[in-house]
Amino acid sequence: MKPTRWLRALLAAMLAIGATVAVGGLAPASAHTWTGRTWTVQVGSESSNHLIQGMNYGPSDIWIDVGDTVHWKAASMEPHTVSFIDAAHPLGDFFPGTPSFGYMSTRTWQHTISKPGQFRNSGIMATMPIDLLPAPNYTSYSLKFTGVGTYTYYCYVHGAMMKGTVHVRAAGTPYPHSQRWYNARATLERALVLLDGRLLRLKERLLATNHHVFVGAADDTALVMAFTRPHVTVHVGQTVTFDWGRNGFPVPHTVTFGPDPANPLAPVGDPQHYSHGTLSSGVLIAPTSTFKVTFTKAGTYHYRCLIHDGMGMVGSVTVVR
Ligand SMILES: [Cu+2]
Repeated sequence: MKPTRWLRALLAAMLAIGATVAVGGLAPASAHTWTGRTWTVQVGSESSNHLIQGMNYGPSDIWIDVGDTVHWKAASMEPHTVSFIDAAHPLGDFFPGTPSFGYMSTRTWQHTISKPGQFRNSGIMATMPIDLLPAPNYTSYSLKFTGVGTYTYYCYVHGAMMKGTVHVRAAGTPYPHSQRWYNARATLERALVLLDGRLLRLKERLLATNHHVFVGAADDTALVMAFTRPHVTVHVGQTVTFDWGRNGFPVPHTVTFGPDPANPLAPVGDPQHYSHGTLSSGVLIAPTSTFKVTFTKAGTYHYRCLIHDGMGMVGSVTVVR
């Protein structure tokens, strides 16, 4: 009799667990038919010192059901957008003053999207406002997906390199992954991007000298917001070449000595004879750009990138006799 009672107790326990699992499994599904679920995706990624910036959505792919909402959260100082583009609003130059900058930096008013190909745009997303961008700055963006389909989106700032996909399936389709799984995935993707950025910087370090400083570095996943080598020593009369050449695509930076120039975009001062005051390259974006500065007086000269100094993009040149 004893084993039977034990068996019965076990059976009861198993049924109780089974019922809990069934209820647990059904509860989110039925709740979801009424209200829809909200999923979170990170926009961008960065190292804790902001020096390495990632061009990725975390995670890049997410599977949801019709009626669900995706909530994008800014996760970096570097600006990004969440942009479901159409033929009238293509990827292009993201630069203040260009015709495309208007639609790229403006948030669309709709809160839902019903099929792939509809234009929706978050506007500029970053954890902090960006002084040089004449547009509002957002820290989050939400869209409810009301139709089945594969929705691809891009970042207007970084173009086709930065892509995400929302896979929307019929209401009630079981979810393949939990939010916790997506968070773990985003953490892994961030780690890979940061590793890539660190390797970029390491390679740059091997090429830099006291007379040749690199202005940032970039490939198709990571941006290095730093001068390499940031602190150099030269003799009076010698020249330091600041080189944008390690950026695989156009990234805007400046090399700026002395007080802030009135117009950060324009070059100021004479780089062939520098000893004091404001000297600035202006915003240079082409990967082939260089800025050569000849120092005529001993001293220590601090410089910065006017766009990315907040991310730690600063350096100095010590000039000795
Ligand atoms: Cu910069």
